[in-house]
Amino acid sequence: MAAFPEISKIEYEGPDSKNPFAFRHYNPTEMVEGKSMADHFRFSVVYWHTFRGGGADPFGPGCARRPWMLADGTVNDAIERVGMAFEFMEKLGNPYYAFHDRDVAPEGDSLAETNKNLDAVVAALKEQQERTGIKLLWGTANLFSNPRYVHGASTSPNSDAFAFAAAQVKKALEVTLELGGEGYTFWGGREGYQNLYNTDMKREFDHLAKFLHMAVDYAKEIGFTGQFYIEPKPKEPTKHQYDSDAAACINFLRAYDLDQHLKLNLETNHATLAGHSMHHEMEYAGSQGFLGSIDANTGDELLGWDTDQFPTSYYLTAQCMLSLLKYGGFTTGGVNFDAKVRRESMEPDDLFHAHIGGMDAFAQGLKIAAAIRADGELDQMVKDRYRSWDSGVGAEIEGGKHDFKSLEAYMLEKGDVTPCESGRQELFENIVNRYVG
Ligand code: XUL
Ligand code: CO
Repeated sequence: MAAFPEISKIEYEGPDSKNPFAFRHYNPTEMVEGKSMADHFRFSVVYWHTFRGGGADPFGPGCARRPWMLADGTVNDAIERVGMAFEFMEKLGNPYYAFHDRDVAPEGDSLAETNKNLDAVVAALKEQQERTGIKLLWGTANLFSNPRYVHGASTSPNSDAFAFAAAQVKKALEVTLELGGEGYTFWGGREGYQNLYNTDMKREFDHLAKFLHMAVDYAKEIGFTGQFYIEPKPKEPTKHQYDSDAAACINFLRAYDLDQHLKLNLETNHATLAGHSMHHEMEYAGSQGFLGSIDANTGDELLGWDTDQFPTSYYLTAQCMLSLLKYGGFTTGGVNFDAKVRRESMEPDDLFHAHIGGMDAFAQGLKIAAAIRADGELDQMVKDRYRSWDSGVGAEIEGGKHDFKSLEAYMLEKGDVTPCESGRQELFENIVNRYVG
């Protein structure tokens, strides 16, 4: 059954188009900095929000009208939904998608039955991937919805929860390999705490690291060479998530000897929940060599929770693309729309408007970032700001030629610092506006 019979393939029509079912900025074949837009973004649609989300919030059930919701939860319904999902993605033109094991197939009465259900749906996913050429950006396992994970999965005080999660990720890795997935993501789920009085934090961190090492080892054993990611988020569902932000994740990876095996999958609304901008998280991860992939969305300025809205701000997307271009772009990662339409957007075609808007916002962000970089003015101003490090005592410090004693001698002779210059923040902002506006 066609899910969107009245919608045809979304095409690029250019900035003057008023067709709501066309791209105004995203032109997959357009070259920017020597690379096509399609290759810059590697856009990905998420199965969970787009094909399983109904719009429920803590105050009421979802009111979304979705063709695939006629399905009643059987494996056959899940397989039928696969066809509809790929119809959507084929019409949208995204080259990638991502899913959790439990998004695509229902759980059975036993682990064996659950795995069998998953295999049946994976066969359908594989068929559709081959038919359409749409690929799996990354796979993942849902280690947070089932009540067995109420206290966490690998960080649960119940060792059986760890064991079940291990079995689940083993299967998810096999499935990701089977589908040619280019990565595998660990988002913390309930790996965190609600109350420190009842928590052995050190033991939980040790278990989390042990779990990730087991995943890395198993991937090697079965020949899965995709990139592993860890996805920072500071809270929700727990009060404190262990993978709280880029800096905390990188510290954890380094402390437990995992830094060679995982990069970060950064998400905008997680960054803002952590009190950072996405720009900050991307700069931090990029500068440390951990920028892997991004989950593209945005929060609401007036709501303090993870609303996962589609990104529409050119400032946001330009900042993301400035960082991404600076650190060399994606290799295995992509722009994954971990985003949902709002509860009131209940019509099926709202899913198209949301993704078209997000893809166009990123395309425009790329054009803005590339223009800023091509002109070089902003870069030059930053370089100038640090010019005291290019010669004299600055270059000597960077070159390892000084210590506290020699710097004391230098200052005793000089007397005081060369007067500091203006940071010119407003000027920097005005220059950025030249490209955005
Ligand atoms: C939750 C979240 C997840 C991960 C995958 O906030 O972002 O959907 O992206 O588990
Ligand atoms: Co995410």
